Amino acid sequence: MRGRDIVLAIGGAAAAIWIEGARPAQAHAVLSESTPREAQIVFGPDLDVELRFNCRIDARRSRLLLISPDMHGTMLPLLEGGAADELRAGLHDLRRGAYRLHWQVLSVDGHITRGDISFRVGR
Ligand SMILES: [Cu+2]
Repeated sequence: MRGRDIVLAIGGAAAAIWIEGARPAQAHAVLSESTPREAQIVFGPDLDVELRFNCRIDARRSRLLLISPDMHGTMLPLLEGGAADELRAGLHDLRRGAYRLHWQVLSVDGHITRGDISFRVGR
């Protein structure tokens, strides 16, 4: 390989990395909408949780953890039959106070993303 070919090869690799890096929104799951929303005050005792992402996800390899006001964590059973880009769960017997939903999602490209939604249950 002559010097110029090497430079072109390196340039091509750099361009490929740059193009991959420029479109993470099509690859990693990013939360686009949720019920509840961040910082929302909701009213119990029951609530339908719905998290929508920007791409298809593998719901069977995704997790939803509810952290209650006393800091107790409960893994939520996910409801089946929803759209391919959403996670759903039903919350019951909510008390007043500050809750946090921790989500961990596997997108179809094999990447895991995580995030938190804090919300309050009012009366
Ligand atoms: Cu990805």
